[in-house]
Amino acid sequence: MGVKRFSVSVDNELLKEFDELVKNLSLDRSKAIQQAMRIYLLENIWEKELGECGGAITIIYRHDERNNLIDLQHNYRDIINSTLHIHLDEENCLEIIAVKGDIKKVKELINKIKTCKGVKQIRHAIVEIYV
Ligand code: NI
Repeated sequence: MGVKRFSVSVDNELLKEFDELVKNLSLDRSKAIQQAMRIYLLENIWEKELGECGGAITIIYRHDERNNLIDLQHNYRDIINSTLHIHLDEENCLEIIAVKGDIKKVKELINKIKTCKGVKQIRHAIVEIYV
């Protein structure tokens, strides 16, 4: 395995904010950067475009917008295992969509949700499934 050293250029403000968080988490820069790199690799699992993945897609959207989120979910029912819907307030809903299946297809679904009217935020926590 071994360890490699490398240097990077970072914006002053970003580094300041990062170092404060690292300090609060009782980590050191190296450990924090390794964790951040692992998260970055997971979030960009799509680049592999091969194999199976599973996880959750979390969305906040305005329910009064006539969006096609429901139609979309019906079209992807082969990879959607379950959906949890929470009414946040009069206008906003939070939805957590549990998915499992082909990496390419999950990526496709996320990209389509992003273009749905009324979607304010979208985050995903997807991991690769090894069989
Ligand atoms: Ni709702």
